[in-house]
Amino acid sequence: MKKQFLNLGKQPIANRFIYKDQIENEFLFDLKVAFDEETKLVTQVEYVDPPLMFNEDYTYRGSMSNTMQKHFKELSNSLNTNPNLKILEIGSNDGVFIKNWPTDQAIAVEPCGNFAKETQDLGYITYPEFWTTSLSNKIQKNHGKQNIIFAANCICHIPDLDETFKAVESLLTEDGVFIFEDPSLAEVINNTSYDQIYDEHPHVFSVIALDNILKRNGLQIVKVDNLSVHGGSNRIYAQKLGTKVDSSVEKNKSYERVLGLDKFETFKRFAEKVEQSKRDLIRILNQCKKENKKVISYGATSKSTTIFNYCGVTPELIDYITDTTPEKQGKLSPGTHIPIITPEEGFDESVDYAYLGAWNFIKEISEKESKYLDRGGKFITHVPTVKIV
Ligand code: DWN
Repeated sequence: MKKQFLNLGKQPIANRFIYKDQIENEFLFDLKVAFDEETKLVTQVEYVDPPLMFNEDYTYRGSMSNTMQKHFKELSNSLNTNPNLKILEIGSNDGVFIKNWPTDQAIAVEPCGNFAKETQDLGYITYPEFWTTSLSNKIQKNHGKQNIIFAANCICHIPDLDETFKAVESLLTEDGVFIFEDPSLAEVINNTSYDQIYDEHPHVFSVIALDNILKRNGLQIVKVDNLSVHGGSNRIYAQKLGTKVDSSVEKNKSYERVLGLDKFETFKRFAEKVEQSKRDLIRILNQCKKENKKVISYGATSKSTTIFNYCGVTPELIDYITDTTPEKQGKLSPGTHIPIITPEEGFDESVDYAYLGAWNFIKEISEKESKYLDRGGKFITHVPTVKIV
């Protein structure tokens, strides 16, 4: 049974950056978050219909940071030992992971038509569809079972986890591995990074919940890697039931039990911290405005869609957002309608404070913007607590 613990209010589609004439018809939904007592899963009360989010107009490009390009290259190099292994990627986005693989070894699945075309153009067989049992059966018929099924920042986007895992299990070879990585619930709780919750993230995963749901679908977690990317993620290695389990699985589960991730009360306390974070952020932004400082936002992220809409951050408080993604530039942020411009146009001498919408890339951004910091420019973040850095 799902028990609600957090209400993040009316929210738009986090990655639908719009033009002025689209404001009137903007889709909004109630973003409410719950804990499932049976599986221990943190999940939304109601899910947004996936085609409303993932379609021809999808704007998030995984390859927009050096950090993620390097991350996927390193992972591919560590896995890529046998050229006969067959690999399938679910949610291949703009090819940031798959492009590290030969085109005759890897197959892509990507429901956003614009990105599916990009991996097709790179030479990969690409199925421009959502991951379902019928697609899994079709791939098995056309290409046989797969040795590795990979998904990065994708599985937590799919409402029906039981169907997803069953469809993976039936397509894996007997000793095949399902490797997937998504933001870690432990890190979200530790850092009050509630902005990891938006329409596209119907679930935030603990290892405990994932193992419960995988097991009822013929799979089990055999290893967990803790990653620093995207504010702290877990890379899960799952195999068919009965496979040897690495000690990292119990280590992660015990840590999560210490944090209370298997108990509803933990999330009630988290909700109180979220409200405090909102009050602190608004106080700092109001203070900056009172002092006539120019405040912008760095990175038009999905995460900042949650923050801005929940906290009520509008163009009154943030002049504009800079972002390197061509598909976002010249548009308005979802729900709060803050203009998005290129860093070349907007990240200049006049900026006093930049709220880090892309706080997960703070290291890469601080290195890139060292001149801004040297001349006294400051960043504002809410992670792990609201502060100026
Ligand atoms: O799971 C998801 C994650 C992985 O990516 C998705 N559902 C959607 C997306 O979430 P996000 O938008 O919160 O992700 P990022 O990766 O934090 O977005 C960073 C944004 O910041 C991009 O639009 C690119 C931009 N950026 C920039 O303008 N300058 C990024 C860097 C590093 C920069 O220097």
